[in-house]
Amino acid sequence: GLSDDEWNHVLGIWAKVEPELPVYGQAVIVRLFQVHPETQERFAKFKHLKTIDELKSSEEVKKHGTTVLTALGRILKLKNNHEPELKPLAKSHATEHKIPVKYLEFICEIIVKVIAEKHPSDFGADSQAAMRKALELFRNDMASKYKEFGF
Ligand code: 89R
Repeated sequence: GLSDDEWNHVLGIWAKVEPELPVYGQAVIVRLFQVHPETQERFAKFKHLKTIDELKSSEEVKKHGTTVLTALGRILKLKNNHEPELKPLAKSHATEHKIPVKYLEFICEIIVKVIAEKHPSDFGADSQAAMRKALELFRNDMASKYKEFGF
């Protein structure tokens, strides 16, 4: 797990992200699809969006990005005790959506980059390191739940 100090960094930066969750959510999903186009193919509902302009102006992309970051925020706020929130998410992503752990790595890296771009002065080295650690904990626990679900 993370120390109190590390969680304070994580939740401090998250408090700055939260008022603009749809903006961040959209930026993260658009970037994920741009950098790793194979991830877009996982979504029946986004297959028709071909250009970067179509992605950026899609209300559905924005809505999904908000859903993803809302879920992630709830998990981060539970700190080291995220199991009750994480379990159903791991279940749907393992058994229903079949999303590889590698893709979780992709999105976590993008989340850190997008926050660093939008909040450079509030997201210093210590905060970035703490956020990376929190996202690694999230991914590792998702991966072990995936195994329990036989994925
Ligand atoms: C795919 C990561 C992540 C990644 C999908 C991916 C959408 C929260 C990918 C639909 C797909 C496909 C769906 C179904 C989906 O289902 O549990 O409407 N995700 C749904 O047909 C992440 C991360 C989080 C997260 C959620 C939530 C839902 C959902 C909530 C809805 C409820 C449910 C990690 C940051 C593949 C592109 C917190 C990625 F590659 F990034 F890892 N999801 N998702 N997702 Fe997904």
